[in-house]
Amino acid sequence: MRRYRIAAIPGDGIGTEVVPAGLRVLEALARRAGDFEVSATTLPWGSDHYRRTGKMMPDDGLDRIRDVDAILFGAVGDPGVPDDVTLWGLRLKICQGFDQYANVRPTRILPGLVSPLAGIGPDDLDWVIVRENSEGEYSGVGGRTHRGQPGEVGTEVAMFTRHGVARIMRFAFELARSRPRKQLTIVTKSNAQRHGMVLWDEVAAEVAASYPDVTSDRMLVDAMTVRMVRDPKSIDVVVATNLHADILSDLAAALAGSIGIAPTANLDPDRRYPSMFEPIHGAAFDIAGKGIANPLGTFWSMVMMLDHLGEPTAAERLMQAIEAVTRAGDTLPVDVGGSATTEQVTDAVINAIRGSNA
Ligand code: GGG
Repeated sequence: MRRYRIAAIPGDGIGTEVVPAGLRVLEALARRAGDFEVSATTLPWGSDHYRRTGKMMPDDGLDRIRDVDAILFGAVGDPGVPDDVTLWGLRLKICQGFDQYANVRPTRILPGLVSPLAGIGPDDLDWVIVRENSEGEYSGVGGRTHRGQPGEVGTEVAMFTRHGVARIMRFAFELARSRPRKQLTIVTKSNAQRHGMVLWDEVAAEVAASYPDVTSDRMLVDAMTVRMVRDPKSIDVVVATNLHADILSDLAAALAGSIGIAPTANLDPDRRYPSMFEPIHGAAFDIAGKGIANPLGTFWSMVMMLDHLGEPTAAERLMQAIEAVTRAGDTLPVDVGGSATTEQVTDAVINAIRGSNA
């Protein structure tokens, strides 16, 4: 029997609703498979922890989860705590502390769901956005001086390293190579940002030379938003900086039907540390506590987690169960036009897992 230790960190807002739903689904998958077990430990880290202790997670938090097989994460964000405190105190602490440098964000229009783009269906939009997840605009370099004075200054330095750019480019080219179309778009802004982004372009071109079988093109981030809306079929894999990819992947999720569906894997491809899987949506405190959060983004993230753990059958079974529920259309969450609660959607996915022949 294979055994996996999972650290579950629901975090804030609807994270506390979708992560428990995810653990129910994980348990159902393990029972259905019969040849692996999951032992999940839920850690109450987040904004309530911050209010109690002044920290989003304990000082030894990373050490406590260093040896798990994977992390299932919910969301951070709270109306009563500054956003930079919640993000840097928990999510980024884990991503950067465990050098999860590749953030992978697949986007597809699931069967039964509708894109806001006229005439665009499931066959027309199948992308993977690779977000550089360790540096760039999120390097944390900068500062504030002369606080409260008329001459107050704030700087935010986007830091790009040859090492950091080369490894994310290699990851993105390998991913593109593994897909049928073998196509990669490198997003940049090197017309305006003439130092770090020019290094980004140069290293991308060097790495591209090792992948003659992958067709690559380069696109300014502003033009990329237009292409995503006007010509979605032309896109396969996209690689972009930490900030650019964060924005592009929200747009991608909206074009595929809802941000509630979209998954993420924060990977340490070198497997020195545990990787972390989470829906791309945030805490959504406008709907928190109402029981209507869409759990499908969490479930799809768990598909990525199961693939990472080396359980492709369970991963495929879960993806098929998610698609069976969206295709049937009678138990859809509110954000994609249905009226089902988080619990009802979760029950429907579990029923599909139990009944699956996959
Ligand atoms: N589950 C993703 C999440 O909680 N995101 C919160 C957030 O503010 N993210 C900003 C970012 O990652 O750049």
